[in-house]
Order: sequence, then structure tokens, then C-alpha cells
Amino acid sequence: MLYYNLGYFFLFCFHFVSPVVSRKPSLEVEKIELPPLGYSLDALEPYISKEIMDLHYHQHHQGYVNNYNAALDDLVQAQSKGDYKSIVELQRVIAFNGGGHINHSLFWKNMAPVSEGGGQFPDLDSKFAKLVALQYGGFNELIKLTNERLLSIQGSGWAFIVKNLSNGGKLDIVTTANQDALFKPLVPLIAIDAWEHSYYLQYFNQKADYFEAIWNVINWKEAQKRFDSF
Ligand code: MN3
Repeated sequence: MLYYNLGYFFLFCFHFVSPVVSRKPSLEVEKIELPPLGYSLDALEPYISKEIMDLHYHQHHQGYVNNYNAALDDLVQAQSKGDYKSIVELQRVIAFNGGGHINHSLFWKNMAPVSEGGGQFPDLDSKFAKLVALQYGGFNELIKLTNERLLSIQGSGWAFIVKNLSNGGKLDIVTTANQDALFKPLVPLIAIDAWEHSYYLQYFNQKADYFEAIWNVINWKEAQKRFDSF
């Protein structure tokens, strides 16, 4: 009789204890969204066509957002099953699509229509402009060097003008492959997309022309703001 009662007692306890020891996922995941563009799709013409902007923003960037969010859901599932191979694989998917989201979010913000200051260099008395002058001789020289780095990218990638916090806040030009994003101590001030999808519809195989043209719509004010805030 005693064993009978103890059995029920343990069953009773297990009922309350079991949720605590279960392997149900408890990860809270934050989904990402396509950020607002801040200007109309044709606002960067004639330098970047409306068709490119439409495809690039609504299809490519939205695709990175969707893939990232879907991979997060899959990651929760993989964790609940203890499926470590899927966990490792999904981290690659998350890094690629999350990097795409980070890079494109910066890219849209560091461009502006000509009517809203696109292509205008910052005030030459600003700290940012003085450092550009000191390190490179001026903005046109910095652009020339950045374009050389852009042309050196094989396959898909990005070029960035960065503030390097580990080097006393000096400027540098950095390239990455695929959708690799930058993290501290490198603070990207300007990101230029060198993927074919960013120019091919308009410039075809003449990517040097795209790299020349894009500086007409670079938002140097945004770059200066980022420079001053880090
Ligand atoms: Mn792109």
C-alpha cells in the first residue's frame, strides 16, 4: 500500500517538475524588418536607376530579411532537438543574411538624392574633413583609392570607408567578401555595394562607371555624423 501511494506521490511531483527539466526552447528571438528607404526609388537617378533600386531594395534586401528570420525559427527548432549540425549550418545562414541586412541598411542611409545633399563633401573645417585631408590629401583622393579597392574585389563583396577605433580613430578603406559585415573596432562610415545586382541592369559589365557615378549620391553628412558619434 505504501509503495502504491509513493508511486502516485512521485507521479504527482514529476507533473510539476517535468516542465523545468524539459528541453523546450526558451530562446527569445528578435525578428528584423526592411528599414524605410528614406527617398523614392527614382530619387538617385540618373546615377542609380529606379529599376535597380526597386529590385535591390524590395527583392534582394527583403530576401536577406526573410531568410534571416526563417533561419532564426529553424535555429530554435534545431536547438530544441539538440541537432548540433543544423545549429552550425544555420549560424552560417544567419551570418550571411544578417550581414546582408546590416550592410544594405547602412548603404541606403549613406546615399542621398543630389537635391538633398548627395555628393556634397562635408564642411572642410569639420574633424572628419580635416582627417581626410591629413590622411589622403582630400575627398577626391579618398574616392579614387576607394574605387581602386572596389575594382580589386573579385566576385561579390563590399568596400567600406571606416573609422578604426583601435588605431586612434584613423580612417581606412576595407573590403569584405560576400555579405561579411564589419564590427568594432571598425566603424563603417560609408558602405559601397560591389555585387553585380547593384549595377548590372544599368551599367552592365562597366562596373568602373558605376563606381564613378555613385559618389554623386553619397551622403557625406551621414558619414560625418557616424564619424562624430563613435
Ligand atoms: Mn546588394
